[in-house]
Amino acid sequence: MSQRRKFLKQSLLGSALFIPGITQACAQGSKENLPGEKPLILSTWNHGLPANEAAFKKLQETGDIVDAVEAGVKDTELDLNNLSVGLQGLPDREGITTLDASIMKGDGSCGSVAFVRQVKHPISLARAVMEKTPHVMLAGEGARQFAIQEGFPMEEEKLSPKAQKAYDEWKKTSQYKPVINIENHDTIGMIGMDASGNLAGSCTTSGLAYKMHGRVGDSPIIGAGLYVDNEVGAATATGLGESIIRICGSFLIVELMRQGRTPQEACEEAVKRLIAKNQQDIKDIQAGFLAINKEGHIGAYAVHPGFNFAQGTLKGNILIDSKSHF
Ligand code: SD4
Repeated sequence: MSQRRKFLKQSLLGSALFIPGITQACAQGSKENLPGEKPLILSTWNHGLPANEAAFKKLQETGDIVDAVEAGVKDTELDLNNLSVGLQGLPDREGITTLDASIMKGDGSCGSVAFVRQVKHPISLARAVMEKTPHVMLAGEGARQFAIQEGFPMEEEKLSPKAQKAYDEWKKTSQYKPVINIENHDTIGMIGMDASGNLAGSCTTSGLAYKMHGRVGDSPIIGAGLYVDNEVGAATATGLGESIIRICGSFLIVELMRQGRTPQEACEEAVKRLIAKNQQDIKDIQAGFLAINKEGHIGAYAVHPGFNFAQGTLKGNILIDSKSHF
């Protein structure tokens, strides 16, 4: 039986068990964190629940884990309640919303876009960079021109009513410091594994609210916001991009797993490293990591409490509170 047919059969069997949106608070801590099941999809934050559903639906349709991680985060890119993903995200200090996104396959193929404007689905543009150019990353006006060339519609450059209101409020003082829980940390990072063990990941964000114009975070930087290697596993990040870039967070986690750490141990070590490299401001810095290894074991860890993630398997889609260092 072909791999795809095998998966479809399995997923049809499993779909009756796939109960969307169950929430479960659960301490993540055992060395061999569950579930160890395939297919498996993990996504940051509670918008990961609908994103996982969209990803599983796509996986059932096409059997392709890259299609799944793209479709999953596209759902979040359209979510009008999310103020840090997609064109409805909070703007930079000039009042302009700029987007970052990346996508990666387990064979090392990857693509990303940074500081791009007017594109509703930056994750699809990142995928087009991966599949249709000899490059890995396009930024700014060049990324926008590539989107036009590829037939992506250009959206009107206008803040959503919610974002406009928040921006007007911020402008009263125009004070900026990327402080935990004042910034809206809601980027979606998604990592997934199909029934045959192929991995892929995606990450998309409007970045930090009121950032300097031109600022790019970790999300479009391969190895920082996302890293995937079929031989080992996958990792993704959310939180203050600068702190994550400093330690090449996602790459670090995959490399630690390559050296034998479990996904949980690898995430904990990355957080430890991040704290060591960002000591002065650590009380104001939130960052969280998710990881899966090729056996389908998972890891999750954050600097501060409050980070949660959605875990989707054929048995269900649940929201889990991550453990944290502090
Ligand atoms: C960034 N890592 O641009 C993103 C922000 C984020 O949840 O994760 N917010 O730094």
